[in-house]
Amino acid sequence: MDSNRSGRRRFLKSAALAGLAAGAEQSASAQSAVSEAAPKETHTHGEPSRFAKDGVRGVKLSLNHMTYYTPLQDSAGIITPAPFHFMQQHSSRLPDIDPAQHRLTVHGMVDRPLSFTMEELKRLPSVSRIYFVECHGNGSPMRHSDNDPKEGLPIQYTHGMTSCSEWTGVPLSVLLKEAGLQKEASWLVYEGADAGKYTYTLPLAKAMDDVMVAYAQNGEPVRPEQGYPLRMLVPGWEGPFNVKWLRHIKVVDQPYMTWNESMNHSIPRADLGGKSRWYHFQMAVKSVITKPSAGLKLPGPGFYEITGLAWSGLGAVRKVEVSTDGGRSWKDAKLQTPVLRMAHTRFNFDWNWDGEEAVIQSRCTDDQGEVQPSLAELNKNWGISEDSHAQMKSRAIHINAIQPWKVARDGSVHDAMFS
Ligand SMILES: Nc1nc2c(c(=O)[nH]1)N[C@H]1C(S)=C(S)[C@@H](COP(=O)(O)O)O[C@H]1N2
Ligand SMILES: [Mo]
Repeated sequence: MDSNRSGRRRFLKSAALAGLAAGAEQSASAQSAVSEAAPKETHTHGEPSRFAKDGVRGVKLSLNHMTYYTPLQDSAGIITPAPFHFMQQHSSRLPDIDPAQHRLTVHGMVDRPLSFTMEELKRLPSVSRIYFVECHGNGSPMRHSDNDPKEGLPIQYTHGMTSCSEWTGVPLSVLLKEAGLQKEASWLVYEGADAGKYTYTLPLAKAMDDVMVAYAQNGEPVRPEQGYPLRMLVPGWEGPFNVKWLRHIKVVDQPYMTWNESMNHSIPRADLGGKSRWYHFQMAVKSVITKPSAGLKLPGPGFYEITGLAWSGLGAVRKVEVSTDGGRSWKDAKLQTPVLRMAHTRFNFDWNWDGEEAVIQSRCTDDQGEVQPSLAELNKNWGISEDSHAQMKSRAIHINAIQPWKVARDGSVHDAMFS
């Protein structure tokens, strides 16, 4: 134990000091630049420091397919601040809902159809839980060629369609019990208040388990982009189940194959002879090194903490391993607490970069024993041709493959998933 500790101290001294000392000089000159800059006269309470350039806030979104990706390269810990939560919307305008006018109705195969105002919902027993939301298209091969350099670094496009928040709301089971479920009830079909009436279907068993209707996100009202004033939160399952601007829940006895389920979110699969699978539920075990990641540049050899996120829609993260030699050897990363079911988990790994080309990657195992596959393993499991991925045009969904980042000798970091 003792010898380990002093060994580690030596390692930090010998390996890191050269690089870190150079860094100290740089920050000393940066500090004098700061004191010369004109001080700001006003500051809006809650606004980040004018020196905090992390992420990209206030991105202008096109009104006909609104998307925004979480700047994972700057993420710290496991909570995504609301302005950095990714955003997926299929209809053409961000709803502008007055909560005083908003109603949630629960009807269909129930004994007592109900209609709640937001005030009424907030009087009911509530829970606060930390869960990730991930679009099932996150990480699709298409995303690896979609980078828009104006808006951020590649990892935003490859992996930034997942975010993690503390959600507060009412368990859906409370509402359904209040309405009284009829015997034949087995599914829900539920609708948002956006122009396209975005609608999805959910098996009743999940609805009665851990689903909630959420009105708060990280201690404040859910943001408009995330469904203000109310959204469905379906832990661990594909993003599309989490219907935003939620206003109707109908209890039914069969899946409805809604437009988004059958037309928009069903991807033809080679292993099914070109047919699509319609209902896939949980997001599988996944992890990614967020830093260093593509688009960043290491200033020189020396000590770096490798850091990243891991998660599983099936349960909790049990282990994350990191390889810095292209997958030849793996070592356990440190998991940062808390490690929560169906939430992002932060992992860290000490690395001394020797200045040679290196490929770094992470591999997650969850508490169900599921292990994150390599791209080759995933292709094999799903019967996807290497070629279609190599062309990076594939819209394949549920891509949870291990993500390799290549560090070149000049310190620049590159996406090595398809090369
Ligand atoms: N009403 C409504 N809910 C919706 C959508 C939508 O277009 N309209 N998009 C879905 C999709 S595809 C995803 S991935 C998640 C994303 O949630 P977020 O935008 O809060 O990150 O919302 C889902 N809920
Ligand atoms: Mo999505």
